[in-house]
Amino acid sequence: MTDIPLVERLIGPAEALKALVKASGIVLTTHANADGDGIGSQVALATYLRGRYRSVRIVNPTPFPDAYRFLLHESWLVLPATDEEAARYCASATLAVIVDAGQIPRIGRVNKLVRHLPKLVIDHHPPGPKPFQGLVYRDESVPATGSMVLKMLEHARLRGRDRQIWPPVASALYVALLTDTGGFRFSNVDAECFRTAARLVELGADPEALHRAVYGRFARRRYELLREALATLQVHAGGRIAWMTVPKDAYDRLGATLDDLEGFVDVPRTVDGVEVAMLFRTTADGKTKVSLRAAGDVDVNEIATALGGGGHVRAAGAVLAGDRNEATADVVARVEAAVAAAEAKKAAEAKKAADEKKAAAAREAAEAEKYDEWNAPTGRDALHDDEPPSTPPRASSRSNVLAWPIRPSGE
Ligand SMILES: [Mn+2]
Repeated sequence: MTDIPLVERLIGPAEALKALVKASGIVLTTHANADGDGIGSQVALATYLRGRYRSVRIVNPTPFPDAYRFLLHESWLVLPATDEEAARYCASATLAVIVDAGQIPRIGRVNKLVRHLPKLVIDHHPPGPKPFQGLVYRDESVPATGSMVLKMLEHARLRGRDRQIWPPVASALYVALLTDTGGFRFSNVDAECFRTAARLVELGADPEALHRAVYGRFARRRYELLREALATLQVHAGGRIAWMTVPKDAYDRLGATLDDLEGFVDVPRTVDGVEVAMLFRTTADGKTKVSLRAAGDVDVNEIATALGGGGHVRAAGAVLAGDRNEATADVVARVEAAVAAAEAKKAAEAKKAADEKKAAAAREAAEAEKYDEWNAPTGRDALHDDEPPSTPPRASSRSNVLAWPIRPSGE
């Protein structure tokens, strides 16, 4: 794999697929606390590569989420990063493929396992300060990395004997798209997203079954935890900011997992009028994790990046050290400032637009006045040039009527 550069080289789906099939041992990884997009994308790639008789394993920085195990038909494809076997496999592999992440810190402990390997990054996040070097297939316009994986595999022209490969691949990619769009609800959903979904359905994904598998099998403890989290709901800044906290004692007492928090941030996010929503929780190592969601004009990626995290314009997150209450107050203050700044920007834009409109109206009035001396009865349409006509336009009979109304006699 000497053709994989040590600097970032941007490539498209066809070249990404080529790099993949040329490798003889492939390590697939994604960001810590993998979501449906990371898992769906890597399961799809693993299934495809397995079908092509390639050696492939999934090695993630955090355990493979139970919620997405239904996508995985061969569980031996996953090696826990803490296992000796993962280290052995990575040592003899020839390519590391990072999906749904573009920043080195995002893959945590897997870094030291794949440091020596050439990299292929498949990601839809904006480039950040600590990017991987190597081949980078990046497309920020798509809602999910899964959309990009489909574009790659469409170049493989799977057909005929690949009939067994497609349904599990399509299902995994459908889950990637489903989860990264919040069930086809977020602002990243566009016509192209539905075309991708339609294609995946044609290839064997079952929307009803996959939706039920992802959103219809919550543990009872999730609702018990939600009940306690709901008690912490706060709405501030004139209703433009809302947040909720996952109580650590309840989380521990109920034996909750991160999967149980799926959709919690939707509670503050869906309060009428809220522009920025936050969900706070305590991490395993006692830090504070904040998830940020924007519904208005605020760029939450900017806020998260300033806090050492990152994400997208409308969905981002960060982990904060220090006291929980101080961390919460700090984030809330930053969000309040950002909401106020967005508000001020909007007001300034509105004022500018109003001023421009006023100036245009004044110009128009001045123009009209200028032509008034010609007593142009057909109006400004006849006088669209700056240069006044050499003779006044002839009055139409209609304007004569208006100029000399015929009054009823005797008045
Ligand atoms: Mn994603």
